[in-house]
Amino acid sequence: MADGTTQTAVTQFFPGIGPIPYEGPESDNPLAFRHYDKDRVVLGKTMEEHLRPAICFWHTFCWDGFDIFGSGTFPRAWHEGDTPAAAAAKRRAAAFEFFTKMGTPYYCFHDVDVCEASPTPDELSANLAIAVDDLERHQERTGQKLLWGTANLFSHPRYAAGGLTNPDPDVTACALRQVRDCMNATQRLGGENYVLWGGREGYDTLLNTDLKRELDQFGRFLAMIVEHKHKIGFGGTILIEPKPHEPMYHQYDFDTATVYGFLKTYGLENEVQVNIEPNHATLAGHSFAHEVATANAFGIMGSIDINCGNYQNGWDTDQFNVDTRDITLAMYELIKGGGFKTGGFNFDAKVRRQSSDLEDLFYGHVGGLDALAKALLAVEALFAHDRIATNKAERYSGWTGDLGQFLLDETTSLDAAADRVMSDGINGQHSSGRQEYLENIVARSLD
Ligand code: XUL
Ligand code: CO
Repeated sequence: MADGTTQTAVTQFFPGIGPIPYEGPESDNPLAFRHYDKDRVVLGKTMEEHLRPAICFWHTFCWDGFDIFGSGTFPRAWHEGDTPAAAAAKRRAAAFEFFTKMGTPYYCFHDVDVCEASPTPDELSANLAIAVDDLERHQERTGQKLLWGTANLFSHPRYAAGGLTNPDPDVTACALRQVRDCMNATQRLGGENYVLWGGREGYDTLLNTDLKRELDQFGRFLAMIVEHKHKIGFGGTILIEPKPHEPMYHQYDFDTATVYGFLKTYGLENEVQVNIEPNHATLAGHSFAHEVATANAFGIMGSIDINCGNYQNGWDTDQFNVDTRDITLAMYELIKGGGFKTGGFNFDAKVRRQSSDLEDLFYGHVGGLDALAKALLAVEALFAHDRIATNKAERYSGWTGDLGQFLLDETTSLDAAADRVMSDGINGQHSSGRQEYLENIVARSLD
């Protein structure tokens, strides 16, 4: 083919590497899994079915290592091509070789990740259509599946003031066209979710921002997107990805609780769920587990972009998360809530700019996936005698008793509640929260 799609499918971009085997905890092979044994059954499902791991296009195949102080550091064969279209075709072929060698089942992309730079809306629609044909061929060839697609409404200069919340309707119309095209593409590729990360849906200063108008716009256009999902019969889940700031000073999808309040305000709480990211939780001043527990509490737990930040400098560094204790605390909440339905763990993580070898891409994903598997095994150990659940049941047991039920009864007034103290001689006493006992149980599950 003129655009190079067929030739590049047979090129080896990672010669001499993979497929990554499972070798068990004793292995010291850096290109083998020590914990992720995809067919191992844990708590009634295979590890692969629980974790539903996905690899993203953007960090691993689009980024060349540039940062605001310096240019790219990664020499990658798939960044070169006779034409921009040929380079994009190479990028897609390299990605599917990597996914296959990792042995993971899913991938994720932004519309702009999978095709060449497209300055106008017409060019993007046309280039995306060609890319989607090629992605479909790669999926058929490799058995890879799409966890989610998303429209990039933050990189093009027109989106400096946002996409769906832009002060100029011309810009918002371009954003809506991108979302329409990308959701249709996601449906065609059998995608299981569609993500909206509001990268620039927010503000840098209130001095030039009509906050109420922008929130109403966001609500209006989210409803329009949901309506389109039903119109085309897309069976996947629409997900909003919370993040408090960066690139904007303030982003409307601040955290899971804020997103729920927004969805409730615009009547979309049964239509849209969240895609939680640990590094974004850190930026919002929350733990990873807090975000998962909050999403479960509101019934909007959708998917996870797994990564971690840097607690010292607080940036969104998108590192591979190998903190098994932190993941275990979140995994416990996730599995307690029933685990993923359409979601999965997408590695929204990148190797450091100095990690320029092809092997480094594998080390990052192998370590990240092993950490998820280890956390899943820790949750299995915790569930064996679920002392966390037993302790919680005991701690709240009063609420199933006579006084608890009386206070919760909708007909009980504040006077009646207060008078029980006098009539029953109640004098509430503190009892231990047993935090250290519980923390030790989690530590032991990781032994
Ligand atoms: C940005 C981020 C994005 C979204 C998709 O912080 O996480 O990569 O996941 O747009
Ligand atoms: Co993300």
